[in-house]
Amino acid sequence: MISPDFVADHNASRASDQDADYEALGRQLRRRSIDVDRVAADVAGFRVALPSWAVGTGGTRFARYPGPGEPRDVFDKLEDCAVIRRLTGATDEVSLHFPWDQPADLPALRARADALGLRFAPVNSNTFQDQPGQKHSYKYGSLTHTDAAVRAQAVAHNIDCIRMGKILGSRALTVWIGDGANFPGQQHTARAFERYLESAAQIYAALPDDWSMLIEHKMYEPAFYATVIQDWGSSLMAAQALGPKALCLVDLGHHAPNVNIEMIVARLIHAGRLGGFHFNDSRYGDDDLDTGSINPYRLFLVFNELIDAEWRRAHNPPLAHMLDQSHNITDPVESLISSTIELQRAQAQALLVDRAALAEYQAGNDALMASQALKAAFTTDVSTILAKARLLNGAAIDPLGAYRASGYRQACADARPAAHGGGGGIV
Ligand code: LRH
Ligand code: MN
Repeated sequence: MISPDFVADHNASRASDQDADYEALGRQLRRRSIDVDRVAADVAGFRVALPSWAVGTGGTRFARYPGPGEPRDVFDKLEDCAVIRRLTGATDEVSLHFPWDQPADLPALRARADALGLRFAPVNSNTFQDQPGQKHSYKYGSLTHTDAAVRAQAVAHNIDCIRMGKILGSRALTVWIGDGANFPGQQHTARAFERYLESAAQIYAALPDDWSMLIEHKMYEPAFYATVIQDWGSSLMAAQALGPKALCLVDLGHHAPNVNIEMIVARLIHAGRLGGFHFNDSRYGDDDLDTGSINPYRLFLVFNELIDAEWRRAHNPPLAHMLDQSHNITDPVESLISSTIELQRAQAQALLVDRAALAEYQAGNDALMASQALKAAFTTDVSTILAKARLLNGAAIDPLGAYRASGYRQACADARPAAHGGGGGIV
């Protein structure tokens, strides 16, 4: 593990440059009537949960190329998550996926997480794969299958995920299903949605009072003609039909290219049903690439909607921010560190938007200056604010530099037997 002393030593040689940069940006922002310390404090409060399934090397349907020191089980994954927390100061929670992360001893897992300063974010059910010995196959669907016995099996699994989540201290269940069709006519579009609502209502009924259920929509894959919960509209209709504890989760990669996701975010906030995010980046499909690596302006525009909602005091439940990525060619720890930084960067930039001026430009239909107001924020280099936020959380000025200097990956390679590659599959 990387110790606090190691981080302090690594910071020591960078502190004076950081202080100088921070002072300089502070002076620049003061001219824009912005208090840099206020922004740094807000960013220091930002938290994003790490996806357990992305701590190991991911793959595609073609192949997976495991790297050195792959985590062997959920306990190794927690160790790696604790390193990301130590270096970024922004990832106190881990989102588990069942049965991928189902340990024999749940209380032992919770105790280990406690010892590492980690808690558990929303847990994820899985009715998009068949498990060994499973009675009914999900080949033709799960919660929406035409066979009531299959639906009952899928409902029971989700209720079991709630049971395990309660033991771990989680407070939400994320339900993503791949149910859908590959051929027109294969599935009755309306009845499939009705079956979804019927099954989801049984899961909803099993939620403790202080829990929420996050409905995750996705345009396609594994179904390639129709997906039952295909878009935000279907997700919102389901949430409103189920009840106030049902909220909509937005995975950035689950939309057609060029869809205006920030508009979807604004609509779900209007409905008071935005539950959270699976952050990643993409260019074509559900590419699950590192957040902010392809289209950082789109990420900024999403955070612009979130910060604007806070500014105008919109009524929406607290958000569950989570990463959901597949790291096929990079060290997953490094990708999760850089993705966390890019989220804080988008938040910091959105906090720099002069919202009063923007509102005036919008009211006066001054499109050019309105666009400039956003660009002025987006083009501000906020790196020193992000470093300050990490320092406020006792973390590293340069997390990636500290990680590489720590030799953690090599230590894992020495301690964990090499994993072999093989066929496809995301994990
Ligand atoms: C589906 C998804 C979902 C997870 C899975 C690992 O594409 O985004 O959130 O269950 O990836
Ligand atoms: Mn997702």
